[in-house]
Amino acid sequence: IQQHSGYGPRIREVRITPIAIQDPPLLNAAGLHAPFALRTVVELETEDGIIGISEIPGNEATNQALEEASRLVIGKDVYQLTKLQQELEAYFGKDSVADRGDAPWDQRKLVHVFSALEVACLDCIGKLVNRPVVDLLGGKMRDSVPFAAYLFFKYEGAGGDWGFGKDPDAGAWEAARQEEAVDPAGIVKQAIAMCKEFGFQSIKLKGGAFEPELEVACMQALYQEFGPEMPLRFDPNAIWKRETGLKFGKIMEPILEYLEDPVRGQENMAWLRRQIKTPLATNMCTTSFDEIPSAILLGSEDIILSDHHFWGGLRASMELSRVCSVFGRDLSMHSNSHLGISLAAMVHLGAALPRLRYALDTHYPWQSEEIITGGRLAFENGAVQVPSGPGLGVELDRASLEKLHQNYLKCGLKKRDDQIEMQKVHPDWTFQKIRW
Ligand code: GKR
Ligand code: MG
Repeated sequence: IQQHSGYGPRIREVRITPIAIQDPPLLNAAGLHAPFALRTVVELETEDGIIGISEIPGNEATNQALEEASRLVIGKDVYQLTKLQQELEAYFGKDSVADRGDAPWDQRKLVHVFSALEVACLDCIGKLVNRPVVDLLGGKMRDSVPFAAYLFFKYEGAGGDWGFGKDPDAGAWEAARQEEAVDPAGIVKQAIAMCKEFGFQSIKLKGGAFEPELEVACMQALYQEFGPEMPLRFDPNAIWKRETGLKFGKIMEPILEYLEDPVRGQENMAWLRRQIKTPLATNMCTTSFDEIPSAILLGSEDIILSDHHFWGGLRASMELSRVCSVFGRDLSMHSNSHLGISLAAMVHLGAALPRLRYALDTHYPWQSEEIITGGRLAFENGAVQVPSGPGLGVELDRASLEKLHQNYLKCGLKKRDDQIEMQKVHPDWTFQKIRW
C-alpha cells in the first residue's frame, strides 16, 4: 500500500517558549506548590503563515524532547497526525507506565510532546478550514462546559513575587485566594468565595496534605454549608492505605459525588471499589490506553479523569470516551495549574464529548495571568462558553508571552518539585507515596 504523504500546508517552524506563572502556596500530597508554576507554549507556523498554538505543563526535559521533535516535524503536513505520532514513537519510543512517577501529576515526557504538537496542528487545521476545534472532534454537544470549584489547603500568600506575602490591592476573589486555608472554617470560606466569583456548581477538595480526620471534617463542613444539592468530590492523591480508604470512604459515602484516587494503584482501587457505594475516579491509576485492559479486568474505577495533555491529545481523549462508554465508565477531566490556551482546548474537548455527567476540574481560578489576547476567559454559572472562532478560538498575546518568559528566566525553576518547596517551610518533610 502506498503511504499517503499528504498535501496540506507543511510546518515551517516550531517555537517553544517556557513561561512561569504566579501560583499561590497550595498544598498537596507531594508537598507545596512553588511561587511559580511552569508551562510551555508551543507555536507551529505553516509555510503559508498560519500559526497553531498549544500549552502544556512546563518541564525542562519535556522542552528538550520538544526541541528534538521539532526537527522531525518541520516539513510535515499539519493534517497527517497519525503518521506524525508514529514517526515520533519510532524516534523516541514510548513512555512506560512507570515513567508517570508517583507524584499527583504526570511526569511522562512523550505524551506531553505529542499532545502539544497535536493541539497546535488542530488549531492550524481549524484556522485553515475556518471551523472551531470542537467541530474537528465531531461537533458541539453543548454550548458551554461546566467546571468544578477546585479547593486547596494552602498557606497564606499570593505566590509569584509576593511568595507567602499578600498583594494588598487585590479584589474580592483575588484577596480570598491569598488567605490561609488549613481547617474546615478556612476551606468553607475559600469555597464560598470561589463559588461566588465563578458560579461553580460542584466542589472538589484536594486532600492528602493533612491527617484524614481533618480533611474529612472539611468535607463534612462543606456538606453542612452547601447542602445535598452541591456535588462534592475529594482527592487525596492515593496517599491513603486501603484501611484508611475503607474507613473514611464509608464515612463520606452519604456526602460524596465521587471519591478520587483514595488509594494507590489499580488493585487497591478495585478492592476499595467493591466495598463502598461511592463511585471512584482516577487520574493516577489508569492514565494510558495500555492500562485499560487491567483497569477493566480489575474494576479499578468508575470515572477516568482524562487530560489531553497526558492522554496523547484531544483525539485520543475522544477515543478514550468511546472506550469508557463500551465498558460503562464515565469520563471527566483532570487539571493542573494552567492558562487560557489549555483551558480553551479543555473546553473544546468537553464540548465534543458525547456524554458529560461530571463538571470538569480546572486550576484556572488560582491563576491571575494570561497569555491570550482579550485577557482571561470568563466563567458563567461555573461554565465556559465554547470559543467560536476558528481553531482553538484564542490568540497569543505576545507581550504577555514575553513577560511570562522573563518570569521563567528569573525564577530559575526547571521542573515542578513540591517536596523541595515544602522543605523550605518544613525542612524535615519528605514525600511518602502512602502516608496514612
Ligand atoms: O496541583 O497540586 C496540584 C494537584 O495535586 C495536581 O498536581 C494533580 O495532578 O489536580 C491533580 C489531581 O487531580 O490529582
Ligand atoms: Mg486527582
